[in-house]
Amino acid sequence: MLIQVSSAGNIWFYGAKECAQNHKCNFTIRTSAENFIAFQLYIFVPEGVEIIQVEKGKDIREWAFSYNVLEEYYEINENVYDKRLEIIGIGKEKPLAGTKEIALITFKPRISKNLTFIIDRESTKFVDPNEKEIKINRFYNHSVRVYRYGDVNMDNEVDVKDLIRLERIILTEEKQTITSDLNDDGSVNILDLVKLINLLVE
Ligand SMILES: [Ca+2]
Ligand SMILES: [Ca+2]
Repeated sequence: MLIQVSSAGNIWFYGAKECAQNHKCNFTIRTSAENFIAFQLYIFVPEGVEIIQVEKGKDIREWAFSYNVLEEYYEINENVYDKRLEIIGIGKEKPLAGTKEIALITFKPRISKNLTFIIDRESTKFVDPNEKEIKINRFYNHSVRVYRYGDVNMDNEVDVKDLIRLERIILTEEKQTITSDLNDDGSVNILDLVKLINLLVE
């Protein structure tokens, strides 16, 4: 008898592509694996990233769920990874299929550069109700461009131009940039301006 290997689905990140240094940013992990009832997922976390929180994705609210930040060192494509994020989910009822959101990850970058998160395809496993592994066809990486703290106009320098831009954002209707909220309290106002002035006179 021919044993069919179930093979289907992709796994990818969705969310923040740009982020300000010292801001909380997040993305979700989505999968289109067919007929899965459990998973273990590993993500290589680039150096300079602090994992703040990992929550259940909205499609697995009833599942058992846990995560761990493993301190491990890897060099991948000339980038340094100093952590691996382990996420485990186990379903209680029917298996899932179609595009599902399985985890919400909140992180804070401490350095300004292009950061790439990579799914560890060797350790990541999806399992069907018969305890068979589901083969994932594709794993997509995710890069986030991180801008410097205080770099309001996002030109990679922190200088008087940022002060002028931030004043305009606060005093006129000029559109906020992702780096405008220096103290990361959700609004752009005089407190952010004071932070920027202090940063510039340092
Ligand atoms: Ca700037
Ligand atoms: Ca603020």
